[in-house]
Amino acid sequence: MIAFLVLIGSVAVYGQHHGQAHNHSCIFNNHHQLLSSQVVSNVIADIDKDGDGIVEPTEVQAEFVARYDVDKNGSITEDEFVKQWHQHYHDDRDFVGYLFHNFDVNDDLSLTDNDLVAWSKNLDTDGNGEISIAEFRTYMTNLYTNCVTAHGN
Ligand SMILES: [Ca+2]
Ligand SMILES: [Ca+2]
Ligand SMILES: [Ca+2]
Ligand SMILES: [Ca+2]
Repeated sequence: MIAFLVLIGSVAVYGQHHGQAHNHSCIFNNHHQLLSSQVVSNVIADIDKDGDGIVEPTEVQAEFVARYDVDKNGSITEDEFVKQWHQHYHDDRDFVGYLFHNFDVNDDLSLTDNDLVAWSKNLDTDGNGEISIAEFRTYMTNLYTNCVTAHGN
């Protein structure tokens, strides 16, 4: 019950457009002064390990599960995600919190395979069953520069 109330509380705070939800900001800020396009390129290089120009769900899974699920329990919490992403890409933690909520498609405050399935469908904008680097870059660039709200719609 207490956990449930805490969950409702945090969702309510995040939902306030002008509230003091100080741990989420869609304003890009990088502690190493990288441009958003440089960070997006770094993310792509990390995910498309075989360099074939296609972002496969298995590649996303390998990258995210290996690096972000620190306690290896099969889901990635906001704490795990923010800490790892910040260390690796040097984006401001508040901005990473905003990324996390966009990646958390079903809003249960953890990243799992369920999110990955929904997320893959959203990104495949030409519907050919694959996520190209161009599709992935468009999605990430939107997140990084256009301040899109949770889930990009
Ligand atoms: Ca690939
Ligand atoms: Ca975990
Ligand atoms: Ca989720
Ligand atoms: Ca596609």
